[in-house]
Amino acid sequence: MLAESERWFSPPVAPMDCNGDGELSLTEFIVALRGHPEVSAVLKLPHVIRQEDGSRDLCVSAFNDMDDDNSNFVDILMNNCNC
Ligand SMILES: [Ca+2]
Repeated sequence: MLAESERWFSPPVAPMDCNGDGELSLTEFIVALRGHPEVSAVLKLPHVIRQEDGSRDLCVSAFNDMDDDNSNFVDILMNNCNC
């Protein structure tokens, strides 16, 4: 059984999947960063996200880095396997 911290960190994207479809959209990602400072801290991203100060661009760039197949969604199951 995983410790609470291990469940949270592996992967940190799972709790962000608001609609439970197994994929993380950019909107879900930004909502999670805004609503959970501990998530933004783990990912080294801002939790106050604004269009005009570049913080949103940082978050979009991080999201695109996770979106391996450029589908505009991050597949949470793929990120779980680490293979
Ligand atoms: Ca989702």
